[in-house]
Amino acid sequence: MLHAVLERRTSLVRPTASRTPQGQVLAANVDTVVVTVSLAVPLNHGRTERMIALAWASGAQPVVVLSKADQCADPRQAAAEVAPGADVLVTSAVTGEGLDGLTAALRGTIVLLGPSGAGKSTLGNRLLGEDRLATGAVRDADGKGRHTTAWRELVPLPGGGVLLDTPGLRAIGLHDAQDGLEHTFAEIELLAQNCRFADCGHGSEPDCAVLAAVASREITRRRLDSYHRLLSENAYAASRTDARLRAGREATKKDITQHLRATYQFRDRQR
Ligand SMILES: Nc1nc2c(ncn2[C@@H]2O[C@H](COP(=O)(O)OP(=O)(O)OP(=O)(O)O)[C@@H](O)[C@H]2O)c(=O)[nH]1
Ligand SMILES: [Mg+2]
Ligand SMILES: [Zn+2]
Repeated sequence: MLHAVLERRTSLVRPTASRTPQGQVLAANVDTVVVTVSLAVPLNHGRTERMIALAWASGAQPVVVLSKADQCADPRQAAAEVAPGADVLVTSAVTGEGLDGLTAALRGTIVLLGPSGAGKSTLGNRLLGEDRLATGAVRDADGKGRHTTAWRELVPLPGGGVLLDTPGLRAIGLHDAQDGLEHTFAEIELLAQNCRFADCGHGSEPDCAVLAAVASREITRRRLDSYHRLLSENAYAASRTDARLRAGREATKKDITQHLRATYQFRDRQR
């Protein structure tokens, strides 16, 4: 008999293709979401930004890990452009680069999230200190994984906390991720506070601080385009769900400024 159901502290929810507003819960009560992205294949920025938005929306702390640094000519450049609003670490399971930094950045219950072949299970094994999770070679033709991990597995970590390995994520839709996107693009949200108009669309308005930042190369055009695209995709999806249901699930909003401060403190610690 069920006597009580405890509330989830955090939940990582992937919107499902069907129009149910609940989506699929990938993980619950997780503290840190490790968004794992391989440097051995060209970066897919949009997919990475979707995963980060999903992570923020869960209520957990995202950490972006660029894996397979040994396969990339310029990992620092990739790290600088991939996610300006998040903590980014560069690792290699082959050389061991960045693994200590990653261990130090992880808190509590950790979930490894990312496309197949990104090296999630390999990273998990390095964190566990033993080859406990199955790993598999990527395809030669395009570097994509073969969906080696087929189920979610929770394993205790030697230094405390637990690790959740997950199967590679396929397409990630957005839905009710407004807050998550605002955190993902925190640097743009911050710049927007200096636009002349409070409701500036950063398109062709005069005195737009965001467009000025693109012109001065403080942020990239790609990043701004992505911001517009993902927000409008989310708004479209949200307009199709029942407003009543959404009102009941208003996520706890974290203050952007507070988040940015934490990010910069994190970066200072990494230096
Ligand atoms: N060169 C290099 N190869 C790596 C690194 N990390 C993982 N790999 C290789 O990448 C391939 C895929 O690694 P997995 O850990 O199985 O990837 P995964 O993300 O768990 O993939 P799925 O379980 O399919 O979602 C394996 O052949 C690993 O040996 C790395 O840092 N450097
Ligand atoms: Mg795996
Ligand atoms: Zn503007």
